[in-house]
Amino acid sequence: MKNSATAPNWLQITWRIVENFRKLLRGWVSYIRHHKTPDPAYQCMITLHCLTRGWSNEMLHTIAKAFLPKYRIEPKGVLGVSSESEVENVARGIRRDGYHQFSHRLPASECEAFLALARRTPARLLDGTFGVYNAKEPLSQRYSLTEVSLIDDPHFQKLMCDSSILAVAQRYLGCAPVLASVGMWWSPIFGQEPNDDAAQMYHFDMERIKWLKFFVYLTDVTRESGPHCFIKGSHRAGGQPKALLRRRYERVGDDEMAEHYPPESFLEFVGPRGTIIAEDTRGFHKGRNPMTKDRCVLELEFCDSLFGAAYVQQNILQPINELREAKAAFPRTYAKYFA
Ligand SMILES: O=C(O)CCC(=O)C(=O)O
Ligand SMILES: [Fe+2]
Repeated sequence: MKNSATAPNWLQITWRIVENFRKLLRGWVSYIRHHKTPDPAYQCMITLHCLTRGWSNEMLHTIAKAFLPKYRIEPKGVLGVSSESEVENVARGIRRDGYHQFSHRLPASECEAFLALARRTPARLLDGTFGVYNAKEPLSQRYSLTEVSLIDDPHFQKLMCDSSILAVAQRYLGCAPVLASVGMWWSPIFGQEPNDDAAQMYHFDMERIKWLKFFVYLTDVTRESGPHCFIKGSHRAGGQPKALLRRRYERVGDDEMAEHYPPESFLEFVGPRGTIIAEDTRGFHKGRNPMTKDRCVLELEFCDSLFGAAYVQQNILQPINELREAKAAFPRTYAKYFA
């Protein structure tokens, strides 16, 4: 009885996997031709992740990687890693645990420069309107600076071509890193409850095939002032329970997450401003809503390919010299930023 009840189910699942792969591969061919992913193909990528518990992305990444270049990158910069073996150690840790918190920090003067930018630039509020962050009277649980308002800033540009960041990204991805997005946002103290739209509940990201995010805290972060949280090891294929993946992109509450992972897997990254974390956000993560102090963070995301979610092509008109040189040496890395 049991067999006959489960057999159609397995058949159905296998059929769905095959169908989704077929549509995705067709979309991939279209992406290669037109540099634009058809949305149904992107949706198939998400569906496949949930059906195969992450194995689909592993497979797609292995195929893609075989055709992608790798650059010679001398690691030197803000992460404080200066040799290939140090870079490999970091990448190995991320492969195993999903993250690395660097002991090197962004200098205070740099944090100040980013904070000044975050304080003066109009940001998008959760209701879609724009406003400048106001510490005294915040109007939203999140103030997200737009990418276009960041990429002409020389400090941002310096990070975008920091060769220690590029080297770690390349080592983790196993191919030339493609800069997929840059961002910066405020999470002010705003009520008691976490906000789903402000990424304050557990979720996984799924915009690309494989990627790595770098978070830099620009304010001091304690347990009460909005730490970024991560479930250790949940980035690995097979590392996320079926019961949660069945819900696709839906956010997951803390209590429910606790039913699936042991307490020691729940990590909260705290540290003074300048703290840098690299993380594979395919694993479950969130930003805890701050209670005692507003948090400001910046982020750079690198991926293997821009196949996936729709993105806006940018065009940096006045790159600093380092970025100009990096673009010449690593053209694939900056494809999204120079039209
Ligand atoms: O604010 C945070 O720490 C979470 C951000 C997040 O979910 C993301 O950048 O993917
Ligand atoms: Fe996220």
